[in-house]
Amino acid sequence: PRIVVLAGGVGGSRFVLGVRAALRARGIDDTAARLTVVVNTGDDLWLSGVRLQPDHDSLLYALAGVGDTERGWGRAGESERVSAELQAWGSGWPWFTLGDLDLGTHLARTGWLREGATPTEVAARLGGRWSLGARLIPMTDAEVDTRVTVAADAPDGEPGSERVLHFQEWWTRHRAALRPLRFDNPGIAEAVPAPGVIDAIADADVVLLAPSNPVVSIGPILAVPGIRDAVRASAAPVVGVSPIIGGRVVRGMADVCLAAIGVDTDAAAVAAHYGARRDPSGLLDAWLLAEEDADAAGRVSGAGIRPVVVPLWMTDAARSARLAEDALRAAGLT
Ligand code: GDP
Ligand code: FO1
Ligand code: CA
Repeated sequence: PRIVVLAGGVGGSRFVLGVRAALRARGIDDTAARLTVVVNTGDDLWLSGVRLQPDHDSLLYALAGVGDTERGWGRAGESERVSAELQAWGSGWPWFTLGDLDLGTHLARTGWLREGATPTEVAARLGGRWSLGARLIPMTDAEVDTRVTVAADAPDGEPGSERVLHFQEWWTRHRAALRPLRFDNPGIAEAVPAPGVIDAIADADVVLLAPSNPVVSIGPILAVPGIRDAVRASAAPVVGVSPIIGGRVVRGMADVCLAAIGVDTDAAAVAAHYGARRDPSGLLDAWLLAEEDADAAGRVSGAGIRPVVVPLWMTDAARSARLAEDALRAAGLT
């Protein structure tokens, strides 16, 4: 089967590793020809003159087996000598660390971009270093970095005024503690999907929504004009995996993001946010939700989405693979 996964970083990489393992367990060796990941680029940024693509790099490093599996981003065995120099120079952000090995990736990427390569071409070159067993495509080649608008009633702000931060400043520096009023991706209305994205979705036998942050990981992907419609138009079943377990977001601060768009931190509410395929702009045929949230299954089916209750914890490779296998089965791929 041909599989497309829409994914962000930490939850995305654990899930994509599971899909690759599930395909291998089915005796499929050429997983790279079967598995396409459409990657969120909303987290991307320029810092100290280099282009960072955090969600892409989390996926790249995880698939290559060189990632820091505990943090979910950056390289294993990382050192930070260059970062200390950058801080001494006052370059970049003191609260945002670029590891030495990771910087190699950013320098290679930035060099190729400056030579005229597109982000899609750069992703293919970076991925070519290892046998990833998957193809990573950015959602778009346009720069549409996520901005977070927060209320600026801090001491220096006018009451009622607003402040706009890059997503990484809000997420990493403030740990999502400043209440977000809204998220934007400037320029996204004029952006087009990266080459290959629409074709991959159209040719897929299943489209999977990874258990990624629905607002700042899956949200930007679906906001690229054409992607949501392509998913809806695909002949393939669309299966989503809940990022909520037992009414909580795990590993992250997605609850703050959900609150900002008026969605409860609840497995059925997130399914309803993606919507049922039978509805005008909905996406989902089926929704995998946790055993801990089995009581939400009735509300999922009430929304017109088929609930599938399975274990959702991706605490090791075997559990991730089993979850991915459950998602393939929910899509009717036996
Ligand atoms: P980020 O880009 O690094 O924030 O990562 P993603 O957006 O891809 O995924 C973050 C989301 O993954 C979090 O909001 C979690 O709710 C979800 N998540 C993390 N670990 C697990 C897990 O073991 N199972 C499930 N179902 N979701 C998880
Ligand atoms: N997250 C942090 O909490 N602190 C950091 O210093 C940091 C550096 C960093 C560098 C490169 C990269 O690709 C990711 C990095 N992250 C860091 C993770 C990142 O900020 C976010 O967790 C993701 O963008 C959310 O998906
Ligand atoms: Ca992300």
